[in-house]
Amino acid sequence: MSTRPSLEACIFDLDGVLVDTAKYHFLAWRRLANELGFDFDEEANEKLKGVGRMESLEIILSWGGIALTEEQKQSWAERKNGWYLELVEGMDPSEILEGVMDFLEDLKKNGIRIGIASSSKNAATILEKIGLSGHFETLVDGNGLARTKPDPLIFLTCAQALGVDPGHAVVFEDAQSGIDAALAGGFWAVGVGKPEVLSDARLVIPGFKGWTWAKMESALLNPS
Ligand code: B16
Ligand code: MG
Repeated sequence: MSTRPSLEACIFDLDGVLVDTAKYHFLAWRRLANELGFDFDEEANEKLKGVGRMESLEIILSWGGIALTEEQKQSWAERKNGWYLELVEGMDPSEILEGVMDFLEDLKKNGIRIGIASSSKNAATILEKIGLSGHFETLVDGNGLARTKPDPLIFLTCAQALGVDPGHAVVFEDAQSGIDAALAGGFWAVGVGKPEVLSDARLVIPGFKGWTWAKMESALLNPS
């Protein structure tokens, strides 16, 4: 009997993995910081990826050394979301990252279950804009979730909805907080981005171009 683990599902982060909304989140948060009188760069922005809206705001305020009341925080978070929604307003299917559609099709052909786990409360809106609503068996987003990444809850909820154990599911993430969450939940973790900013993932890929499920499964199960 083979002891080879079987991989049955793929769970995708949205922002920065299927579509490059990470750049729009950065622009909107940077505008907020600038309006509060300070600035931050893309390197610092890595710490915000995958992190929920209010947690992100807390991190940014700490960088600026700014204390706000709860009411003021809510108001700034709403302003940031308004700017973000303006930035994503014109998005269409052409913004789906290269190789994503072919990879998703290949997963379906191979009977692999697919879900989305995004910290964003705007995930359904983005999926609609890029024409991917209905492509996934389940969507778990930041609405109504008690804890976001790096807590594993979001991935565990998604895996449960798919009916798959974490040890048989692969998580694709562009954020260190997401890799940490996946590993804490017992998932296989694939980083999408640069190896120098993503630690501990089983594999880091620059994007999905050229990847088939057979190639991915082999790279995960037989690392060189
Ligand atoms: P929202 P993901 C995350 O989405 C983003 O990476 C992160 O930058 C953002 O702060 C978070 O969603 C919340 O987004 O303000 O739209 O609810 O990467 O988990 O798909
Ligand atoms: Mg992301």
